[in-house]
Amino acid sequence: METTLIILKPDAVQRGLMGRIISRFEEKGLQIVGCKLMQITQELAAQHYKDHVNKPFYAGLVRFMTSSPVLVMAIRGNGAIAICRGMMGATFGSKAAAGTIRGDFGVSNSFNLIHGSDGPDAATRELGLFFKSGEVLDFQRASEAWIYDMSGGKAE
Ligand code: IDP
Ligand code: MG
Repeated sequence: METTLIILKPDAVQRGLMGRIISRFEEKGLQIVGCKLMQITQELAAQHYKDHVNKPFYAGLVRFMTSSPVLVMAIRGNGAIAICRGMMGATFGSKAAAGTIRGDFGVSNSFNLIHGSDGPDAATRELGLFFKSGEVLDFQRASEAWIYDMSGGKAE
């Protein structure tokens, strides 16, 4: 099972879209194993977006991400990283396909509602930045045996 970091960005929180976006992940069958509302500091934004520090949009991105609270989630499932990225859609709502979160809820070329880790190394690093030890929980869902086929001994 993979765990990925999802951030519902300030525009998603301010526009009252948290519930609808969370529902998509729940309905998909992914498990939410960590969740909190928080205000991102300059330092945390800088760490999180360190790979973008030289991009022209960097200053605006940090301003956006620190401007208002975000909802951070740890989301778990088989292949959760790629599944979540697919559900998010292309970077901006103007281009993202209908049926994706960015495609259905936004039109901007800057505000784009959601962040998701782009690979296993990023997921490990980003979960460590946003969640303290003990804040990501391991627990059994009653529905698990109907979400995955467990007849072969592992989740398929
Ligand atoms: P991703 O979030 O789809 O992985 P990245 O290219 O990794 O996209 O960029 C990280 C974030 O930086 C984007 O989600 C978006 O918030 C912001 N960003 C990327 N490109 C631009 C741009 O051209 N203008 C403004 N913001 C941008
Ligand atoms: Mg990225």
